[in-house]
Amino acid sequence: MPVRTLRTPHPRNARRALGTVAATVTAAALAAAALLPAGQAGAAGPSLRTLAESKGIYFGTAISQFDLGNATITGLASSQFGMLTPTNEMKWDTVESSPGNFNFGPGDRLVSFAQANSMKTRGHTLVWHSQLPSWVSNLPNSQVQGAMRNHITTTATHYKGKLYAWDVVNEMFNEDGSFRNDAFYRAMGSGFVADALRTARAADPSAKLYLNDYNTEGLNAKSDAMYNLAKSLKSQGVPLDGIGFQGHFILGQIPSSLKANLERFTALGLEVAITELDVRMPLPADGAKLAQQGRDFASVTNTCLAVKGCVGISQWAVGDPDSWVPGTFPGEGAATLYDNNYQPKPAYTATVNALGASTASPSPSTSPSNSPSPSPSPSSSPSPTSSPSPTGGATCKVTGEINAWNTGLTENLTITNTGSTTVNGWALAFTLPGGQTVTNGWNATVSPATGQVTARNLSYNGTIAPGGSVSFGFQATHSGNAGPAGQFSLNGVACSTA
Ligand code: 9MR
Repeated sequence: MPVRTLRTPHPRNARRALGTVAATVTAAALAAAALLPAGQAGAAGPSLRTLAESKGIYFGTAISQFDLGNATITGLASSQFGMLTPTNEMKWDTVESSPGNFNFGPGDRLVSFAQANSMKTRGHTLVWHSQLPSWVSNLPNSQVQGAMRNHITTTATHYKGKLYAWDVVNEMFNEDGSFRNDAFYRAMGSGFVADALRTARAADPSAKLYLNDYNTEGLNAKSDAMYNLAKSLKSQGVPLDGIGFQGHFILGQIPSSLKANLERFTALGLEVAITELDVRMPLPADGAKLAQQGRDFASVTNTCLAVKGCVGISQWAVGDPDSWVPGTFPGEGAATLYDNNYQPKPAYTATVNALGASTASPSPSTSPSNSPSPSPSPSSSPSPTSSPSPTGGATCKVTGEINAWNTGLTENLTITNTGSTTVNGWALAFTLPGGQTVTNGWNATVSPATGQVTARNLSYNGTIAPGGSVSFGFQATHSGNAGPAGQFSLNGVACSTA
């Protein structure tokens, strides 16, 4: 009956493997995974939020009031993410669209959702040149400070005690490091920043107060300006607790100076966070781009874990369909951890692995805690990254054998570590041809059952020495296409198949 038999697995291995799989991932569980609604399939292992929290950081997301009506988005948001940033609902144009008329309904709904799901909330944002009603930008200079103070006081008082942090001022710099010539700067000069921070602290003493900007992630003129401002504010005793780095990245362009840059801010006694992470790529996405995106997400995650005082990472959206990127950068997108069907992408696998999901011996407490202390120690000595994942270059080769019959197949895959570093814990992401559904596996957990699949090591085979190999396999049904799996990436790094 088999149409192709290249090699038969050693029977002893097969028996041991099947016994282990029965305890780890049953056919019933795999079938159930296949029936989960889109978006739930990625929740099979420990969630992003759980893994992040075990490392002492948070992993968050941004959702809007409209997303609350989408069960897939809310399901993923509450299960995978531990921090919620309202996408638009706490911005000035929503909260105070006309002078003195405050509308907190949309923001309140998001805070309630976060509280109901034990998520923290980042307030975003009190003072920003954009989504600013024209009544503010048209005020005479002499009235801007009063309007700003009233807006901050009323809004921060409303949410008093409910927020982890406020982005008090957002995007105040031009790319060359000069102040943006917005209504606040025109009326008050650069002193508006200190004034806004003091006003926010008076209204809500428990929220961490942040300045937040984009293109400040690496060492450059704009981040120099943020650094100089932060240093000056701290030396004056202005209440400033943290700096947000938005992290709207381009594929393959995570700044190499990210860690050094974050560390110069933590050396000021500030905490830091990646507040709006996404990694956009030219569409359509393909295996190579998605593997690169995995390396990029892993790199950012590893960097945050390695910087004491980096308290967390938030992605800007839950999945590609609710990302701002395609609407702003025509022809680009696929910027988040979840694809158009809310299935986890290689970047998801790379991120959970960076957070330690597949370490062979689960000992997350051995990593440094990035507890959100207001006084992180400004250490310049290199911190060990806690991830076992390879982070650069192709380090793996995958070969396979298929035995197929009219409605089913078994496929055995061998992963070879072609790099020079031992792999401690592995997740092999790959794509199954359409119509194939995994019914059981051996020597690995395999989930979800269709499409973009991830095989993860079991307790006894998580280590692959340089030059070493591990083998695992699975059985699947098919509807005519008994072709091999493809597009392999190991811990977020694309593998060769030659
Ligand atoms: O995602 C937000 C989008 O829905 C709004 O239309 C847009 C308006 O400026 O703001 C987006 O969020 C931005 C965030 O508030 C600040 N950093 C950049 C984000 C993406 O534009």
